[in-house]
Amino acid sequence: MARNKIALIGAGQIGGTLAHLAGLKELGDVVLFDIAEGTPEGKALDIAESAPVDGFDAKLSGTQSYEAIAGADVVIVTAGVPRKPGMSRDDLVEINLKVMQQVGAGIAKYAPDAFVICITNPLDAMVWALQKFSNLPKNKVVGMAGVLDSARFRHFLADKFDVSVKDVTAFVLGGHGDTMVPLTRYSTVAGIPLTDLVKMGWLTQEELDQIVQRTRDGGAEIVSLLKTGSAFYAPAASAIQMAESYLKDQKRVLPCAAHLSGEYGVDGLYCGVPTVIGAGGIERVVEIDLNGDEKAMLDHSIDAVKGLVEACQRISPDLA
Ligand code: A3D
Repeated sequence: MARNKIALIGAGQIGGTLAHLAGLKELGDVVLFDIAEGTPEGKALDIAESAPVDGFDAKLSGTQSYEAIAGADVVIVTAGVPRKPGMSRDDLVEINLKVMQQVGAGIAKYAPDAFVICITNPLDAMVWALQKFSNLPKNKVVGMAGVLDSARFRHFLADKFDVSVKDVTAFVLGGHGDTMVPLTRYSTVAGIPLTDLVKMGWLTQEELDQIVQRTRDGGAEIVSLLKTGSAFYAPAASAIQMAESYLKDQKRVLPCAAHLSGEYGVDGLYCGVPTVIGAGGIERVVEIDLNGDEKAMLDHSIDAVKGLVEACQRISPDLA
C-alpha cells in the first residue's frame, strides 16, 4: 500500500512542527507549501536529515506550487499572518480571508478528496470561509482548537493534582478564544468529575475557576512569554492527533470546530463541539444536554463566532 500524503499549507512555526511530528509518527510523506521561498524547502530538508537519526521513513519536500499537493489525503492549513500590534481583529480577518481564498482554490483543484484541518486564526471564521472557498464536503473540513484548549485544561489540572495527564480528561465547547466553554462537570480525573473533586477537597471552587480562566487565556499566556509569535508545539500536536484519527480510522472522540446544522441550536456555523473523527471525516457530532449556565456561556461564545463570520461577509459579500 502506498504511503499516505500529508500537505501542509504554511511552513511557519506550526507547519514545521507538524512536518516533524508527521515524520516521527510515520503518518506519510509530507509536502510543505509556503509563499516564502526557501522556507518550506529548508524545513523539509532539515527534517529529512533527522530521519536517519530517528529512524523514520517519510519523503519530505518543500514547494511554492499547489500542484505538489495533488492527491493529498490530509491537508493542514496554517497559512496566514498573525495579529500585530495596532491591527484590529477585522484587519486580521481581511488579510487571512484572502489567504483562505487562495488556499481553498488550491485544495479544490488538487486535493478535493482530502480531510482538511484549519488552524489559521480567527479559527472559527477561517475554517468556515475555507469550507466555502474550497467547496469540499462540510464533514471533511474541520478546525483545530478544542484538542488544544482541552490539552491546556488537562495540563493545568494534572499539574495541580500531581497526577498523570493521561488520567485527566477535559471537555470544552464553543469558539476558540476568550469565550470558550470548559465544562467542569464533564471533565474528570479517572472518571471522577471535577465538581466531585471540589466536594472531595482536591481543590477549591476558586482554584478551579482560576484554572478555567487560565485555560481561556492559554494562547495569550504563551504569546506574552514568547513575545514574538504564538504557541506552536501543542497546536501542532493537537492537529496531528486529529489527522492520525482520520488516517487510521481511529474514531477518536475529539473536540473540534465542526460545521453545525442544528446541533446545539446552531445552523450554518463552525463551532467547537465533541466529534468522532474516522475515515469518513467528522462522522458524528456528539450533542449533550447543557444546564442553564452552560447554555448561556455557549450562546455567548456562538455570538462571538457569528460576529467574526459577519465580518467575513462584510469583506466578501459573496460569502453568503
Ligand atoms: P507563522 O510562523 O507566521 O506561519 C505562517 C506561515 O504562513 C508563514 O510561513 C507565511 O509565509 C505563510 N503564509 C502567509 N500567507 C500565505 C499564503 N497566502 N499561502 C501560503 N502560505 C502563506 O505562524 P504559526 O505557524 O505560528 O501560526 C499559524 C496560524 O495558526 C496563525 O494564524 C495563528 O494565529 C494560528 N494559531 C491557531 C491556534 C489555534 O488554536 C486555532 C493556535 C496557535 C496558532
